[in-house]
Amino acid sequence: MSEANKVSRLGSLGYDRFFEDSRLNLDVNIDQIARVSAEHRGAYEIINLDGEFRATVSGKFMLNASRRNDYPAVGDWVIVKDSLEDAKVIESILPRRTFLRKKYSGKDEAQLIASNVDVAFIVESMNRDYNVNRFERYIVLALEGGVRPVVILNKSDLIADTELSARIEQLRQRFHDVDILRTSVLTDDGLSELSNYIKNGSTYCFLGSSGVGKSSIINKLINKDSIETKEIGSKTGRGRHTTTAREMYFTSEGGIIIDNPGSREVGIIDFGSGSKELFIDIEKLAGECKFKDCRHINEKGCAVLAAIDSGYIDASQYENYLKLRSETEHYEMSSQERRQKDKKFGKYIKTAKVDLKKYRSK
Ligand SMILES: Nc1nc2c(ncn2[C@@H]2O[C@H](COP(=O)(O)OP(=O)(O)OP(=O)(O)O)[C@@H](O)[C@H]2O)c(=O)[nH]1
Ligand SMILES: [Mg+2]
Ligand SMILES: [Zn+2]
Repeated sequence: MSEANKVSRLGSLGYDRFFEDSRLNLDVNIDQIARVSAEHRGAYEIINLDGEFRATVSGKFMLNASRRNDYPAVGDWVIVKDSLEDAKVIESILPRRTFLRKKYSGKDEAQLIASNVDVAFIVESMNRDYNVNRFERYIVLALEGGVRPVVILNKSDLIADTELSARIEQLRQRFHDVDILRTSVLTDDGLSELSNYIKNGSTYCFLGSSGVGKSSIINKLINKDSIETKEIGSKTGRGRHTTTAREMYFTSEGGIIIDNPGSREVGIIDFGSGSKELFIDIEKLAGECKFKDCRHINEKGCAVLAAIDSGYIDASQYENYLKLRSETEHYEMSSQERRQKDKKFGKYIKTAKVDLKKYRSK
């Protein structure tokens, strides 16, 4: 097979011009390129035109890696060399085009959920408490990594149609440019609309709490029951995760899907330029504040606060905006700074809320 032929066939695994340019720059043989398809605590599975292989990172790789982020994640394109018959060694990672990343408070390390993802499906189940702010966190997480977010309201069979419509309407108002889908794996509601999103050679990652139905939906998309799913009812014990590793699946349309164990928390997200798309109303108004460095908390002549007062901006979205912003700023401080400010941090959020109340009751 010619090199050009191989490059084009790797397209079915998500390879594109972006990665090919890196490879050519590094002058690496096309046969050394593979994609990470699964991760099991430091051991990887990788896939290329010859099939699937086990892989570990090389000693040199470990020496050069200083943070967890430097290690391969599912979705990464890597440069490998042969070791044993069916195993390979990962020497380095090609630059990531997009990523899904979260952080935890109290830890310095960010965790890479997956990389080189085109669309993040953010799944919530309709039979449990429903939290718009959680959606907002996941949406920001996706936008920050350059990934397009799409919201899925699953288990539509467990809620009255009128209530579901009201929820969808509420989300549409809050997230103008984010698509919102409804699905049920029981009644097949919305599954064909969902399939329409899946394009040949594009990569999709499912995000959301444990038990919302991520693996069940993927099983429908790949037309198999290859992923284990389980009821998290009283018998099996609450909060037990069914999916334990990140893994990649392929649909008959040629879509590449990454399943992901549900986490209890979204974690702390980056809140930078990507999220400005989501909070576009607030960001636009910020330009009209009296002070250039206005923090929109209690400043005179703040256009954002005025807009909340007049009802143009939703107060709960504003509170979430402040919360996400201060979390990120807190996270970005050095750990020493953080230790000093840790106590003040809790107060900061509280003060912001109190100030808002003060302002609004004026
Ligand atoms: N009624 C109903 N149940 C569903 C639906 N989708 C999934 N379930 C059930 O919800 C339970 C959890 O589904 P999973 O697919 O394992 O959930 P998950 O999000 O992959 O969970 P983790 O792997 O733990 O993160 C299973 O018992 C499914 O049968 C749905 O649309 N309607
Ligand atoms: Mg699962
Ligand atoms: Zn302002």
